Amino acid sequence: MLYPIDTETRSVLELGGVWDFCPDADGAGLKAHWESEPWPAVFPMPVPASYNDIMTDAHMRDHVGPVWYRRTVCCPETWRSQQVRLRFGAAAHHALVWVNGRLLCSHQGGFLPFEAEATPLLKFGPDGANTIVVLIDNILDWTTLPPGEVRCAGMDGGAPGAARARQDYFHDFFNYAGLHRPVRLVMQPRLGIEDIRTRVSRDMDDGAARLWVETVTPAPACRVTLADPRGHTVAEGLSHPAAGHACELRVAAPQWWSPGAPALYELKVEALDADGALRDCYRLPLGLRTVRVDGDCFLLNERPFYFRGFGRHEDADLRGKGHDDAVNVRDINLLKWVGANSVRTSHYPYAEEFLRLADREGIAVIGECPAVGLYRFDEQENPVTPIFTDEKAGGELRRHHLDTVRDMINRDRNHACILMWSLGNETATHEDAGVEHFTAVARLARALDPSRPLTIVECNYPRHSRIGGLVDVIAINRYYGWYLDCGDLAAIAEKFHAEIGEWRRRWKKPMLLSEYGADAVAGLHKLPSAMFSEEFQVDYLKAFNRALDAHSFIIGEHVWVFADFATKQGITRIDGNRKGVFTRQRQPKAAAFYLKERWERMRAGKT
Ligand code: GCB
Repeated sequence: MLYPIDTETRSVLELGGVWDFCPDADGAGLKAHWESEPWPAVFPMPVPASYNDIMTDAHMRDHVGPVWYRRTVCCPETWRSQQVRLRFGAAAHHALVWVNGRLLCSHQGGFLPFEAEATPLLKFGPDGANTIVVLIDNILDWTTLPPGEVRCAGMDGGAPGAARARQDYFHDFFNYAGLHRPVRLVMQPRLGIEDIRTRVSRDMDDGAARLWVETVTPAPACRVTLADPRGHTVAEGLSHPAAGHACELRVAAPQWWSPGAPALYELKVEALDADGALRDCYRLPLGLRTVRVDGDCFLLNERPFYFRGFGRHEDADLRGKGHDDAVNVRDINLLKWVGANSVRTSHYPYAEEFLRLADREGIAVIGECPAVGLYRFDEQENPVTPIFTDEKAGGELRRHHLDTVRDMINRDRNHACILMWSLGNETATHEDAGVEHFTAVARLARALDPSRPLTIVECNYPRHSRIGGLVDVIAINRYYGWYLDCGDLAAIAEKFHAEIGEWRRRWKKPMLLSEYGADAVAGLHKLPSAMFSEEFQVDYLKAFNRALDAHSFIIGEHVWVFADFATKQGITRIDGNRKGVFTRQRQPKAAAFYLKERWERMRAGKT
């Protein structure tokens, strides 16, 4: 799916701003036809943003069920003869969309874009303004990713949407909802470019880059032109049906993309009609790079790459999970400042705008799909309660997981920054049905994108995990000395060395420490250090780093977490998860200075 941009043949109308908003406590809106009838009350609501932290009452923050959004927009007369799509960057978690009172589309899943052609429903020019109405439902159940369960807290039962319904879920981030990412009207020519798929390889003889480009379009041919970062054309080709709508370009002596040197080429694709006239034009920023796993090494451009960085969340004050360029640019600046080269999009695909920024600024990304909360464990972190049963993740949810992986790869495959896919975080990989589930998901991911390594982030211990054969990198989340052996820093090395040896003997694959970290309340100091103090967070990271530096097959360290973030309320969370190395307001804790020193030393090759 192409990101919406303006070109000589396309226009984008941003529909951000303040929309009308109305919560729908008992699901009355559908029955009363709020898509065209007046609402009982109207509140102002910013878009994009989560609605939860904008209002002032707890009822709205913890709302379970539908809410309604509405705004009007005028379309230029010149668009009448073109194709106009209404596109949502993400709406969490289910959406129904009406244009001028008529149903346009519906979508399930809160972290990926969807669009539908709206031309027949729209008015243009002097015909007047169009009304767009969106119903958003935030309910999580065993058909959604992440999953959840709605519990009825009232004496009289109560259904989803009732005042006493409570949403329960098993992942550790707040269930923000709303129109989270940009909403746009996108005008493009009829029979234009639908999709572009690229793949880069290296000619082992002469080091040239080979760029394979496939175009998806009903047009008879596409002219494909590649310009280098200075704007000079370096390769051209033609894709047409006889060539399978594909062509291969060669770039001698390319500038390879990498964090630290994020050279971006531009691929221009022009759809031509039978007379060779321009029908549509799209411009794709493209980094040339290769990635593969070889033995113990993760190779970027045939050189070992070590992941230094974080798990992160799309999360900030007030806007919740609402997209904000200011937050994203600040975060990229902080990542560079601290010497990180990578992030994981824990635990869902991030906004396309973030990936475009990461391409441009040189931050490597592990792209994760929202399969999180599919695991339960006891106090000793042993798995309990089957998850992949017919009633839970074994049914509808598998189909949704497959759809989500397909949509994520189709959206993100052209991003140089994405070096690896993560198909899930902390799932029941010890269950027979779980292994079957992930075998299907991994098979699909490999078929759609054979060019990137795969991982499935584990919390299971090697004695339980059974999916090592499906992945290229074993990624583990570990909290020795925090959730287990609380405050005992010496336990970290003892337990980590023992466990790492087991993984190694079992799978002989490179390993990523995809999470390790300790909560620290900014401003809380303790000498000697103790849990929740800034000093303890530093000591904790140091102890883990000493342990992992002893193993050459470890290909990276991702600290949990980049910044403090909101979670549901609970006795282990003090105003959210405080494992951030930065505060939620993106200011450094003491650990940030320690990591900066370590990672800058590593970057300079002094470790
Ligand atoms: C984990 C999860 C992450 C949590 C983190 C924690 O293993 O992957 O989502 O936030 O632990 O802080 O407990």
